Amino acid sequence: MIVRDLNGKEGDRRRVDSNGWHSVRLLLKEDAMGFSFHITTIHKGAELAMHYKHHLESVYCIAGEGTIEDLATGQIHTIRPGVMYALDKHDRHILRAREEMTMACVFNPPLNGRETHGPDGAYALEAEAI
Ligand code: 9YT
Repeated sequence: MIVRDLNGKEGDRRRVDSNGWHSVRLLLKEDAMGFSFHITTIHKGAELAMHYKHHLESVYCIAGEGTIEDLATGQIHTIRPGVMYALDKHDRHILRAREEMTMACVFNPPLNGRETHGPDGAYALEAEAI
């Protein structure tokens, strides 16, 4: 069994900061679960264009409010607590945070640890571990 606390030294060690967000990566590839699991904070006012070409991601909003724009269709969905989105087609999207948002995120294949977005909005398949 794996038990980890977001609030504590383990959470600090697993935190990755980038432009407009930070994320605590609670489960990673090295844990051999077949997915990674993160608690991500999107900063208020952030506008993030992303395109996970190599990963599938699902995201559940725990707190805060914003929108997600599907760049294939132009459709804009409100994201608030209780709403989940899944990028099942490696969908190009823009996430906009009206307020700070807390999100639970799952990636398949799992992240190694230190991934941040490249200029194409994707994470590389191989990256440095935590
Ligand atoms: C919601 C989203 O994709 N935010 C970017 C960070 C990502 N969730 C991560 O790497 O934890």
